[in-house]
Amino acid sequence: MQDQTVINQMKGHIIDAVNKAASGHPGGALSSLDFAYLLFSEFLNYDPDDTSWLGRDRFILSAGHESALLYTLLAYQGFLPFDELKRFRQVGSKTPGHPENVHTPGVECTTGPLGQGAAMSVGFAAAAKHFAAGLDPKLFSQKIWVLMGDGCMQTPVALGAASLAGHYRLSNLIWYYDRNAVQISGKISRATSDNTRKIFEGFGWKTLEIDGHNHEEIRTALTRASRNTGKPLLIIGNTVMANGTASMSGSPKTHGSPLPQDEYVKTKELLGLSPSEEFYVSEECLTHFRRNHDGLRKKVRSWHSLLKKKHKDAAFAQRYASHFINPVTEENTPSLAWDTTKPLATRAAFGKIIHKWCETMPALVGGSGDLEPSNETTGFAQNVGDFQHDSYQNRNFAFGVREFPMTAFVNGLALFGGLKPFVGTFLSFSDYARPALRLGAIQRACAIHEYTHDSFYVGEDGPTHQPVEHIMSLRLIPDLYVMRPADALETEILYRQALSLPTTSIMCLTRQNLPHLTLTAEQKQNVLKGAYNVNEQSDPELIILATGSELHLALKVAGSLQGVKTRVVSMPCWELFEEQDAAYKESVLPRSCSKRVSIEAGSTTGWQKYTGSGGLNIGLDTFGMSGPASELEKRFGFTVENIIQKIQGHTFS
Ligand SMILES: Cc1ncc(C[n+]2csc(CCOP(=O)(O)OP(=O)(O)O)c2C)c(N)n1
Ligand SMILES: [Mg+2]
Repeated sequence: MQDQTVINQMKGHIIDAVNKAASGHPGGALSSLDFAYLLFSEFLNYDPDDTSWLGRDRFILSAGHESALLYTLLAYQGFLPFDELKRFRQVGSKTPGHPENVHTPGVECTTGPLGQGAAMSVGFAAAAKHFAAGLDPKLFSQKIWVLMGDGCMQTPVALGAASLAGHYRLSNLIWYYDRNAVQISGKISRATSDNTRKIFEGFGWKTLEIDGHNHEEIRTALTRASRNTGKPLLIIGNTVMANGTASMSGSPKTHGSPLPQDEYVKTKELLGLSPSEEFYVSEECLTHFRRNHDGLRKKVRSWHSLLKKKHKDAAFAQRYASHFINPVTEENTPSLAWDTTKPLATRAAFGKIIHKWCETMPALVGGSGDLEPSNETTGFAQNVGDFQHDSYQNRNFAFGVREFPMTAFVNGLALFGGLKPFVGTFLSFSDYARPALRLGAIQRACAIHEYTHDSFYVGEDGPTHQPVEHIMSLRLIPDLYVMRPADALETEILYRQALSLPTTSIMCLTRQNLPHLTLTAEQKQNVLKGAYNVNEQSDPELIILATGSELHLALKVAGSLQGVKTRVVSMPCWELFEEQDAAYKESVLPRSCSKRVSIEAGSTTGWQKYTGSGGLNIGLDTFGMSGPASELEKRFGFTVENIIQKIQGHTFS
């Protein structure tokens, strides 16, 4: 059996899947296939019987549009029924338009937004290095392979992550760049004249350049990659778009459309396949593709027996469990004794929490985008040490100013498994990270984003650093929990919860000090329900909903509103509140009380959901301003007097 016969048959699957769906991206998939085929059939370490084997190599298709290639590979591996290729891009299939980890076993992460797969791979590689150093180098000797295209290579997020990977000297990371030099709008020379090798060498990578259709050159490169040490490796494969088609090789028209009917027929014939027989797969080809499966199974068995042997060491067993069996427990996230006489910023509370929990919770890793003192992560960093090329067992990441790459990076850390990462910056810079937040939520990656300086109360730094629309706009992202705690205790309770949520969370934290709340045991429980009656006012005539720092203002307003039974509802997390049953919601926000006010130092749009259109929404709908916070709060109306005046002047309906 010739490799070329298998490759031709696989090309048939790619073309057929796109043709049947009348949608998809054959061109890049065909140019990448030679490399991908040799990687998967000869070099990739995986368990043919278990896509979740921890010791597996990770393969990340950063060029997510080439999904037909990945699904074909997964089918040949035995992880995806061949029939799923016939359902390519259809509702409910395991073969969605772009690879999605939550739908398809064997897909490590969701890709499609170009560059992010490559950026996430750096997190995967760092996680593997961390476990190799801290647990066992043989158990975590896997490689992280990335297949990327011209588009990925053009993205700042991939380049930013490559710089980080070079700094960390992640030798387990291999990026294969399928340089077919064509993208949607034509030749890449219209947009790019980079010297990619020089750039990567400057980043601290090794580089190789090969003919991406020459099997011997690919094998030599893959052999070098498998033995790679010292630095990450970039393999540039010069390839031809839509390689193997009858007359469309090199054509950008093959990027995102099925082959035209005539071309389809001629290409199938050229590949030695019958145009009338779709999705043809021969036993011989399958057997050839899977010829290493017995050897792989042997490797997997010896990995498991090593793991078993290592478990005889009680310290190892405990450490392993703390990552992969039960990373977050009540014991390893102990309560902190807050000194309620001393006001504390919620960012400082977060800093104290990670400083404490990192001692009991090995899975806790993270770092700041060069805002360590502001994010209050300095103590944590000192406690756990910097993750560097000579200290992979350490747990603090000094990310530098790389918001988007670092956010994609922590998605990778989280998706590798065994880690509960956080990452910090200013809330106003969440915009730099947003595409990776969205992808984190789509992938259900449990990463926690510590966004401090969460309002105009930042003060003197001015409008560039004062979030306005951020909190509300982050609430718009589905499957993402936006938390804005009002004091240290709420911060602790919500962070503990976020560590156990099966998706991404954001914690909006204050720069300025806040008083402490005194909560009953029941109220503490109710913090987890996203909103609760904080001043225990029954039968309210007026309800004030507030989050974060504004909760304290709301409490003062309620205290000063003579003769009006005013309930103050602390609402640190809309998403958690939405998950509660109708009875709980009614108990917090009784329908009988329609006089409702919201106070939050940010955009008011959206609060009508809870106040009704006839309610009063106090917030900030303009850019902020440079000046002391104490003056800004007057200027923007965040005073008891102003709010009482507004409430008294408002016609609630
Ligand atoms: C961030 C981002 N921007 C734009 C797109 C839309 N898009 C999908 S593929 C592609 C072109 C990529 O070119 P290349 O990587 O060379 O792929 P090829 O055409 O070779 O398959 C674009 C612009 C995207 N998926 N992600
Ligand atoms: Mg290309």
